[in-house]
Amino acid sequence: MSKQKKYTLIVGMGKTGNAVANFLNKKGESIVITDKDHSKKKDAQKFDTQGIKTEIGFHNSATFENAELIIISPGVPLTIPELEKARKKGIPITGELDTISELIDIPIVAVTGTNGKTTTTTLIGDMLKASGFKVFVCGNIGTPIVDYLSNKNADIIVAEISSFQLDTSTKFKPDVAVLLNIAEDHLDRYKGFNDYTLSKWSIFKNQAANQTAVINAKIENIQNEASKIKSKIDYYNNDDNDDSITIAGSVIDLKSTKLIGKHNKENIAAAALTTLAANGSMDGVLKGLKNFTPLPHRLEFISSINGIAFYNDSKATNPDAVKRAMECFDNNILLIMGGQEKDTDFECLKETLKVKIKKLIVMGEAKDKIINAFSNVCDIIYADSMENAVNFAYQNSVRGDTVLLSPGCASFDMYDSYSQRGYDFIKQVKGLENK
Ligand code: UMA
Repeated sequence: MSKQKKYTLIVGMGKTGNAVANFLNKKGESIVITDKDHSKKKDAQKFDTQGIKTEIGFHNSATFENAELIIISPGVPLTIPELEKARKKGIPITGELDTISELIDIPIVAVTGTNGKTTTTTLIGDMLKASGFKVFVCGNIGTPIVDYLSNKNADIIVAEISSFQLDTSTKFKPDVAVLLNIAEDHLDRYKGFNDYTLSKWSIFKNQAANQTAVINAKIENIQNEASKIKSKIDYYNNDDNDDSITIAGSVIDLKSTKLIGKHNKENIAAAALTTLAANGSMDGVLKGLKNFTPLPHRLEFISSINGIAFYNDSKATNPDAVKRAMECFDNNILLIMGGQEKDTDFECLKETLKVKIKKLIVMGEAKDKIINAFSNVCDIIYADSMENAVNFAYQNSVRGDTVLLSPGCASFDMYDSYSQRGYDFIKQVKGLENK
């Protein structure tokens, strides 16, 4: 790579890298794309034919060190050696959020938190649509934010934002920013829980006094971080009775919502407050909630077979999410857990497991860690496949029990994604129906 020719290097050729590359290429900028995965060679052909330089199957340090700017995808750790070397040379390293920040001229609502981000983002989108806005729902949910700039066909953006995206942001300044909760997750990417926590709080760091921060009042040690926020803070909590919440003086009846559980009550409160802060109407809030259908793989009811209920909560990829799921059911849960762990501590599940669990079925790479953590807490069975896990659960349950897939781990040891894992669970449950 010649040192003279200046270019922006895009690292990662997944959804983000592809979208950023297409955007910058259309603007006529000089770009290079690299992905360490050989299997991306075929995808790279479309860039090759446009005359864009690609480096696939490896990363070349010189290409990093000679770039004018490096834009990394969220899945690329900031600590890879090529980035370390480029950083030492003073090359700026950013991400999608900084690419779009100064180009978007409509309001942005940004939602972060460990759990409930996708549900809350989608619900805010629905509530704003029902309030009459044309909404672009995007971000970690699956559609890169930069795609908005291709057709600019919306009045407002509602974006799910992960900590990985925040870690490369210096300019992102959402009009309404939401922090739902913070629990242990992704500790394989952070020095510790404190660093992960600070990453989440950084969603507010560029906000100005005329913008809004919506924050769950139950987050621990809130005062220290909240005192640094310059925008107006709207706190919410779910301390009302089980069937309603009060937002901005209006009582929202929750009896008819399909979003079950205490955690969803928090998500609904956050969504309602955010919608109002973004100039949506209470009528839109109520309509959006009434018509909302829970997303797949999140406490998704699959079937009842001989009085045994099966729920797919494959999106529960950290221990806190498993705890929230168990709290939605009475005792007698047969819980299927495990997968690829992320240096998180399963300790927070002990008390709930003790009370709620009839049998714990473990699978995947994290099995030994889970077995060690809970061998004195509940009955544990190991399953080497989803088929066996579902069969064990069914054989060990009776009418009135609940079989719950809530893994508390990532899926990548056995699957491409949490949704593929969820579909495998569904397939095995449907298989039982036919036996
Ligand atoms: N790669 C390299 N070098 C490295 C590491 C990775 O080249 O050192 C390459 C990989 O080979 C791969 C590409 O980078 O081809 C992947 O990048 P990516 O994982 O960022 O993939 P995207 O498709 O761009 O997906 C990202 C988010 N992924 C992650 O945060 C890990 C998606 O969130 C998001 O939907 C998408 O951008 C659009 O915004 C997924 C996710 O798991 C769902 N998010 C985490 C979560 O929700 O817990 C944060």
